[in-house]
Amino acid sequence: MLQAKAFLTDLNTVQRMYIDGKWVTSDSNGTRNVINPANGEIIGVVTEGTREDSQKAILAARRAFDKDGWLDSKARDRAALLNKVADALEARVEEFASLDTLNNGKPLRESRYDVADAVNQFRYFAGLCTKPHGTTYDVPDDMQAMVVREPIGVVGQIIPWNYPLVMATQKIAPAIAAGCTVVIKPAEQTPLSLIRLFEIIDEVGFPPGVINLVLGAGETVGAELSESPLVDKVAFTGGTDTGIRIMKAAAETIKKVGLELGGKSPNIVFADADFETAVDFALYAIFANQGEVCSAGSRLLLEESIYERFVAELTARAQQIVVGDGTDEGTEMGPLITEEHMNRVLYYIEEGKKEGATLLCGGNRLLDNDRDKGFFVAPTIFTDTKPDMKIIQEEIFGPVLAIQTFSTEEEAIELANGTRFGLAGAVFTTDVAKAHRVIKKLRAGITWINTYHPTYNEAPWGGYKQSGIGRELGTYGFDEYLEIKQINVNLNVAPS
Ligand code: TXE
Repeated sequence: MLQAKAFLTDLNTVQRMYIDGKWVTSDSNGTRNVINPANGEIIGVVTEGTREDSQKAILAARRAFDKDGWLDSKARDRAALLNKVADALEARVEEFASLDTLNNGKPLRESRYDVADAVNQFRYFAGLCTKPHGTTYDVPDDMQAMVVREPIGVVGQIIPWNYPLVMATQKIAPAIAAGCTVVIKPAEQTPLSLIRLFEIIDEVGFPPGVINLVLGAGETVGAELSESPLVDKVAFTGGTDTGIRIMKAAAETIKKVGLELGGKSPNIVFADADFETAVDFALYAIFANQGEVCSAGSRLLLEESIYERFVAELTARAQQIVVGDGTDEGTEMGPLITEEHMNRVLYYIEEGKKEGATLLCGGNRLLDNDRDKGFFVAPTIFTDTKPDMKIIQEEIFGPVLAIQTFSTEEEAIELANGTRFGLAGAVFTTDVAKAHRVIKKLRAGITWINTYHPTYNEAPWGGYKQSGIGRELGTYGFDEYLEIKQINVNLNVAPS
């Protein structure tokens, strides 16, 4: 804890935004306290931006793109800048991991993984942008017909609080690689690591206006990014209801949207699965990152014949999870992000009980020892659920697992697809053909067989149904920051 705290900025210093290559304080003179969810302590004070600050940042990004030459920047130069960011970030893993743990609550081992992932994102997209892209066509006239890819322009990026660093870097890196300019806003709860990343962005020498950081509320600073006619694309990760608002606002100016929204992902375990592997991953699927993961395996679908044995083992293991301050190396699960969010999770637990589900373990806030000032909720498992219950249909975004049972493959598929979401899903079985049959029917963008959660920067991330639009990461994610232009060259006109 002490070592992690050494990375914090002095509380007498108001941390600033980064607009047009300069560190600035909002004219509002307002500030916002940043809280450690493990103990409620103030760990930072940041300037509170306004809609006008967003507008200034958008104008700077527009100018950098349209007038100052970023549109003509060379892929090799952009790659060099991205690689410099990667190197600088890699040299400061402990610092960035500590900031995310202090600010978000997640265990240090998870934050360290996130920082490594962020480093890799800069390297991956640095590599990708110098590779060939574009196509030529054999057309019926005497014409050279081709398609080139060009940067979309100014991009607004809105970040959630569950992965404060890595959700930002997976948007910044492809946008810059593609040649866009960026205005990015962290969640108001978790700005610290992104502010620190801008120290690196400042050091490595991006031209003014190419990457801008705005801080403040979603309804003002964030809304401007989806509403402004000067922004060409808005990329958002967050709740589905906020995603709906952003898409409606973006429709007014036919802005491109990338939406990575909520989930209620099914984890299907057949009786022939390797038992220990399936139990391990069922726990990891829901309790990693306190369950504050869009792709969390929040519904466990168990084949009836293994139900008793599986639930006994799962419940025993869930109760052994070490819940505490993420900066303690032994901690396996941290606190929820805010008191408000904790109360939302506890509300769903109460609803589950009211609707008749059986609580197998957890279900309460943890207030003992030194956890009384933090927002800790015990690992919670419900069974005896019905498909229309809130705990089955709604994203809880906390350490709450709801079990459903099935007796046939068809029933498993029907239950798995029975929500408005379609982000992720997994199947555990030793029957390869069955695994593929089920995955083929699963209406979800991210799937696993005999594992849960591992994903890679090389592969596209995103959802079906109301879990989102578009993809992030990989070549598909890169394409989302590129426009498509056709060029037809008349080969019969003699040059004058
Ligand atoms: O998220 P919001 P909240 C889900 C999860 C959670 C629920 C609510 O179920 O319980 O959402 O969390 C910005 N225009 N997820 O309210 O509102 C906001 O400032 C533009 C799932 O904290 O989605 C922040 O930067 N921007 C999830 C970001 O949107 C707006 C991750 C996310 O906040 C805005 C987080 C507006 N009108 C929550 N309103 C995931 N899928 O990973 C807010 N914002």
